[in-house]
Amino acid sequence: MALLTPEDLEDLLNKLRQSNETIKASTGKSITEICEEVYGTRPASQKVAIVPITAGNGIIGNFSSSLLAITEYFGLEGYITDHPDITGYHQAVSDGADILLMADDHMFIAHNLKSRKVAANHVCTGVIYSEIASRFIHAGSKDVLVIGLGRVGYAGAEHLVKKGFNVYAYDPNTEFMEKAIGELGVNAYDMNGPKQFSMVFEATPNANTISEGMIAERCLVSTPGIPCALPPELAENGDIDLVMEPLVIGAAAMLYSVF
Ligand code: 2YC
Ligand code: MG
Repeated sequence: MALLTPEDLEDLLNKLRQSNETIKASTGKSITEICEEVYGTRPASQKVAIVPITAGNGIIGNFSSSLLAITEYFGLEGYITDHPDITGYHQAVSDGADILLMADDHMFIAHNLKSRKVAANHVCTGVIYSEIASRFIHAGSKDVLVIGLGRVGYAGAEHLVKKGFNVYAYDPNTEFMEKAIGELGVNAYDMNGPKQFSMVFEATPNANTISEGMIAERCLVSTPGIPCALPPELAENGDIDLVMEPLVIGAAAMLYSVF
């Protein structure tokens, strides 16, 4: 999994505002409205403790402060514990925090100590980005293209299948393909086929995974991925809406899923 860099997290709330404008223009709803509908929950001034974790590659600059900005954006009372790791965890529980946010290099979770619900970033990111793709108001059918069937892509494909969309999927890893076809019944997308999509959910660590032949005249591309899936020359094309943001949308889905 690609680790975020402090640079990725610069100017985060502006990136969110831009993404939210695109989401509203291409789906008719804002990110908060979509989260409320997907999870059936609302913020209720929960107290959120952010615990920095030094394991593995260690602290990522701007990560905890970004999570703090996100909690405040959604009207919650957030704070970063004075110390990282277990000392921080102990403080958060002793302070009576409702929700803990913490991440090492492999897992980023939200844990609601009151409801005992726990959310994993990779699942919530897959669910919310695929949900956004599926709500394109200019879509001509219920066909959705999913590119990337790792743990984020798979979670999104599963969410779309459950919602009754016709999922066409591609991943160079044949095991991932067989798993998704076997378990979810997705259609194998033929890269050289004529089919073009107006709704695309991409979740890969690679750049420029989307080519012109894949997408319809009017298209919404929804991708949590860094680097960007859409080649610059396509990104300039006004008829393609691109929802791409490094952290907030996935983190928002995590919070709504444990409220
Ligand atoms: O600063 C800290 O507490 C670090 N332990 C945080 C590590 C986060 C590692 N995960 C990532 O960079 C991201 C996830 C947020 C989503 C995908 N990669
Ligand atoms: Mg990508």
